[in-house]
Amino acid sequence: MAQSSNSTFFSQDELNKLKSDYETGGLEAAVSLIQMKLQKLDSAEINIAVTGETGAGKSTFINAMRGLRDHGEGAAKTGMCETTMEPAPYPHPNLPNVCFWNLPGIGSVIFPVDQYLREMDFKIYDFFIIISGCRFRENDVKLAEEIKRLGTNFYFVRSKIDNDLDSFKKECVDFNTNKQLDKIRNDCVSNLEKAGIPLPTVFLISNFKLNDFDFPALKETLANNLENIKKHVFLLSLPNTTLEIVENKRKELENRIWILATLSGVVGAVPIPGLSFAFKIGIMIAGIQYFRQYLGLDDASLRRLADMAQKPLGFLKTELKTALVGEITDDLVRSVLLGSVVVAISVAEAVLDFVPVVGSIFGAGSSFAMIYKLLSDALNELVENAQRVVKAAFGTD
Ligand SMILES: Nc1nc2c(ncn2[C@@H]2O[C@H](COP(=O)(O)OP(=O)(O)OP(=O)(O)O)[C@@H](O)[C@H]2O)c(=O)[nH]1
Ligand SMILES: [Mg+2]
Repeated sequence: MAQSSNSTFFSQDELNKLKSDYETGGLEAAVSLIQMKLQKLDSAEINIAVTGETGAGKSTFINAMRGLRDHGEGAAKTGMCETTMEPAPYPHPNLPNVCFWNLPGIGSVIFPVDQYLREMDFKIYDFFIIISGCRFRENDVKLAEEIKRLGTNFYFVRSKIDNDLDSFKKECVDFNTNKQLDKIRNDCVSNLEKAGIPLPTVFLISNFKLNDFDFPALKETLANNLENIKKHVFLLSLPNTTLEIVENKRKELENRIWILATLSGVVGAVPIPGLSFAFKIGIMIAGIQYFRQYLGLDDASLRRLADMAQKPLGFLKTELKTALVGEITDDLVRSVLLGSVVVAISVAEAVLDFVPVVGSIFGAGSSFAMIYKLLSDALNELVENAQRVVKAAFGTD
């Protein structure tokens, strides 16, 4: 119970509705509700607008949020003035529905704020990130005010904090990191207040240090201000740079088990054993591949992580100690399925406890209980591996 209430994906109301749908309309009604949810999940898009003056660090930020280094494949070009006057899309490498849009800084265009927002197709964005590498300008403030008036969230991000600290270090004898950070923060805040933004929050970040300064707080705030399906997708999109991020992904992915297991329960109810078995294998393979991808254990993700952490790929790969990261064949899954029927039935009670509503629908020993258990085991195994890889990439957490 405690675990399921941590996840953001199904609300208690939805669970209750599922149960009452099942009671009045049978399995079919419950399943159509779940399929609707699945569809919403697969089609959920997040569009993030990133804007700020030339050289503020927009492209570098967009790369960092997608787990890419500046010269990697698909990376936004950095360190050069971009001449485009159109928003440029940068989709997430694993979740193309998550897209960062590089907007030309408002200072680089001639039209006023409201027209700028119209030209930038304002409505498609879930939120705006306004980045500055030094002081926020009058234009940034005007833009923020207009975004707020239109009812969308925006966040002030002050980049290049690593540079500031380095130069302070050279200048001061009694250097103190926290004091300097406070000083920069107060500067930004009072500068924004003077320009008319009451009680602004400013996130101080270095685009090269995703786990330092206010970067973790920024990611958390962005996630928490999204509604539940988008939050789910956003959390899965974050590069694996801490154990906590991997742990959050586990919670989100547990929701996918729930869905897959429910769908398997439906086919399991059809009395054709062969069909049901093949279907279970299909579900297991799909589930494992899905987990692998979002836990960053597919080859392409591992390569990006190695690149970002500046560690050899081979070194990260030695941390992988599971057959589930290799090729997933029917035979592998078949052996897992056959080997664990007994186990699955004996743990059915635990499953019922974990997902009380669905558990009571499908009952102990059902396909639901079995797939639920097997996918949970697979997820746990993959999460453990992902955690080892993160530790190797970024040192101890
Ligand atoms: N030290 C440090 N350098 C940064 C940081 N973010 C960006 N840079 C550097 O600042 C320069 C400009 O960064 P970009 O990401 O290209 O800036 P931009 O806002 O996309 O610039 P335009 O495309 O010209 O508008 C590059 O040399 C980056 O490497 C940061 O957090 N810390
Ligand atoms: Mg750029």
